[in-house]
Amino acid sequence: MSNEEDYLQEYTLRSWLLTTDHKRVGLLYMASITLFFFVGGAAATVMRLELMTPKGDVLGSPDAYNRLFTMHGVIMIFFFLVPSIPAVLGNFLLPLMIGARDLAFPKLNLLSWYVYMTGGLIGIWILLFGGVDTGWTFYTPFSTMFSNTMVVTAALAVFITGFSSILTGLNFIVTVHTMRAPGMTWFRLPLFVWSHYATSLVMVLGTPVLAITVMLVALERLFHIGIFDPKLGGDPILFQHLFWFYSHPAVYIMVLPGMAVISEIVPCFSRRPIFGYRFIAGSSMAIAIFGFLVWGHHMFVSGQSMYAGMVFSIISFLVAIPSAIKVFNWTTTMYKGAVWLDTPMLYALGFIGLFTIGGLTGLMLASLGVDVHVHDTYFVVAHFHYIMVGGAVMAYLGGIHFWWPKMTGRMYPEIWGKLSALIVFVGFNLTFFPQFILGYLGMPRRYYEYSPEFQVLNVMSTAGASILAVGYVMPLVYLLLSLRQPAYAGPNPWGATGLEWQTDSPPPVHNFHDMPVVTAEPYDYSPEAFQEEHDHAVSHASR
Ligand code: HEM
Ligand SMILES: [Cu+2]
Repeated sequence: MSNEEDYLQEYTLRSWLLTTDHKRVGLLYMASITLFFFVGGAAATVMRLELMTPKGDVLGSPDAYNRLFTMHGVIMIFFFLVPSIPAVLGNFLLPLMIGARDLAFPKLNLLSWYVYMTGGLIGIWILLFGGVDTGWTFYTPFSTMFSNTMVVTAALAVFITGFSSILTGLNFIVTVHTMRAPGMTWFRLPLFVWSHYATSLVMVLGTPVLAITVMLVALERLFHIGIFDPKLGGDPILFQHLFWFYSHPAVYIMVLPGMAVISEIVPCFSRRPIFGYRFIAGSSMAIAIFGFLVWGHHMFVSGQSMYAGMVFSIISFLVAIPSAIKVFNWTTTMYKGAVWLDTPMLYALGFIGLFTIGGLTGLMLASLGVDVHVHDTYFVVAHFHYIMVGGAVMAYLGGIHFWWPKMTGRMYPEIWGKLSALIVFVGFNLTFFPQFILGYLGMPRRYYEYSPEFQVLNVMSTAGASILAVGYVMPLVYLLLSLRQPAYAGPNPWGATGLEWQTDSPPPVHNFHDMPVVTAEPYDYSPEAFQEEHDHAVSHASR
């Protein structure tokens, strides 16, 4: 092909740890995030073992269980999900997709990884040396006055990690504004870029609120300054307002990037231009903005006024509209398309189905009266796992498979890919669907013992979790094994549109041999002659 070095050429540890290449930083994130995912997953496994029987007989004490679910939640949210798609796929793809050589601030990008690792390692430290028992939500007054675990250290870890999110968001925003190739107008941007742009806005505007909030918790604990303590004139409910003002939008930091991935996979594997491009782009922005107005739906039972509750309930319903627009447009894209059921598409279909269930049950929770009934039960646990695991993790896996050939130059074995997608889907539903029923029947969350009538559904859930675990380990194995092959994937194994597919796989150090000029609209697919196209694409990839 060419004599220019690809970005993987240099092997030394030093070259990786000091890199400012956005592609390498993406891979650094990928390695660390994978590690955290499996640490958080190990915690989940122990919890599910504990919950297989009504009695607490695995961990021995409720305190140990409290620490476990807290660390599971903290790790999965702050060290896995929030950075997953933006920091791995976003870092890798954003410059390639807009025809840039790198992000606007390459050194800042590397710094954000170090900041992330600092926070993450403090998290691991907490896990090994004592733990936290407040839940990932750190509710006051328990966290400020009663818990005698490592709350201040956890606040520090979250505070630090927040900065990596802010830096990534800033970097993306400036990059999209200033580094687009000639001809790459705003309405020619891939939807992946639109979604990441919207996500970045939430990161930059929301994360500082969280950072300040956890800092206040730490200060209150250490110095009793009276922000949350009523005896000193404070208000414990204030914490919930501050916390959810970030943490509701944060669910969009987790799911908008997932939608970004799906918006690339669906048109490619349907061989059709995406239906309603501008609506999908606009709905990302709408979600980012309206997501800031609904935090009160987490506080229906906190004693907030009935009228406030009603307003938050109604606005929450309105946020469902832009999400529904996306689901509608993806579905319409597939309709009359020529759908290829390759691995990334299987994950995308999984995302659409599971995210829809998560979204609809979210509407149930947004209905004030229903929420009073199922608040803090397993119904909520099922709902958020459908969004975060069924949605965001499926999209992450789909994205990893879709762009793996681009990132590494290697193709993974398609048969194993399909099998693992299937196992993940089945295992996921068996794990989390029974929890909707459990919650509806009244099983509370965050308990390590329960009454015996809940056991059958809990055993189903634990069985599902074991299947799911197998599904998650499989890609780790075959993707890593694929690295032993020579690089043969070719620049564009899926016959996809988009600038990232016009350069080598793996890409050269500076992304493109010649700076690209964009002359066409995005998603220029045609459904004609798809069978031939597919066979050509796939045989090209596994030659
Ligand atoms: C992989 C399989 C998983 C299993 C079997 C699992 C299982 C559990 C269990 C048993 C709980 C405790 C529920 C409670 O008592 O309230 C829980 C809570 C939670 N999970 Fe998972 N989980 C999994 C994956 C994930 C992932 C991937 C994420 C996020 C990316 C996640 C995020 C959370 C959060 C935020 C909580 C709440 C923790 C808290 O209450 O403080 N989980 N999970
Ligand atoms: Cu919310």
